[in-house]
Amino acid sequence: MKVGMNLLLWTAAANESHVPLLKDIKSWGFDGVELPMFALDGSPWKDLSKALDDIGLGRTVVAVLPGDTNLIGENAAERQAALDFIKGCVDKSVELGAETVAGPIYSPVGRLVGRGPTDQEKDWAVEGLKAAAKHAEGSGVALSVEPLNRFETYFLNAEADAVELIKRIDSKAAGILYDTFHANIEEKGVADAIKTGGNLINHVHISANDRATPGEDHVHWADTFATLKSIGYDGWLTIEAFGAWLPELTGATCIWRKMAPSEEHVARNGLKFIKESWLA
Ligand code: LER
Ligand code: MN
Repeated sequence: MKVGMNLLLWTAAANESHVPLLKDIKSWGFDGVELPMFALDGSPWKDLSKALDDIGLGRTVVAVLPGDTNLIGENAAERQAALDFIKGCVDKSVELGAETVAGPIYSPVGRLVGRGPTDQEKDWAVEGLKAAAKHAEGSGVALSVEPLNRFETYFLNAEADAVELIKRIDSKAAGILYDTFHANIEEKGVADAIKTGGNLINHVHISANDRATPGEDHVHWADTFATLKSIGYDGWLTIEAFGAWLPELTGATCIWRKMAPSEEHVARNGLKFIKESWLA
């Protein structure tokens, strides 16, 4: 098990100016960081790769689709643009030395259409993600598809539906991102949800029910950690927290007030909580 810290608490586009922060994150005891990839040229990936190697931090990527792309859209050009973007994320992740491109890589975050998913949209998701996974195979980068809560997407909300989707993609380079915040809203029980995902879960976001400090909230953490251990999960446990100050995501996260004393508090207390809980 490795513990990561998502940089979305500070920025949607990391660059050289964040090197002091990366050094702090290392000194706090994290094994790695998760870098936002909201645009393919959003960050100097090669330079960051070198800086992270020097500091000694592993990395994963969280990607969200740009608003003018959509893997499940009616318009073929939008679907192609989404596929090109995901393939580009894989290529940039190779440059960055990241293991995983994780996130809701089927439609833009916050896209709601007043109905649930159609069979045609599911077919488009399978077609697009199959092509993206084929591109990722052999690159050392895995895709990790994230169900989101109903207020951020209509397409994929539940672990059981994610399992159905990933089974149809049928690639070792594609799995499920289990995010404790979304599961807390959507699932009837976290243990059952994690068991349902089983060995298809290839990434985990440790996210408090208020998106602030894990452990200072009411997610069912004991069940979460015990079940992850029981299914043999041994990958990243990445803290995903948001503040009111990230304009790129406020539309989806809807956080309008200060949720924690500081970013450092979220990171350090969250890490301590994860380590203690995993050892318990
Ligand atoms: C991204 O990992 C996520 O959890 C989304 O809810 C961001 O809005
Ligand atoms: Mn997440």
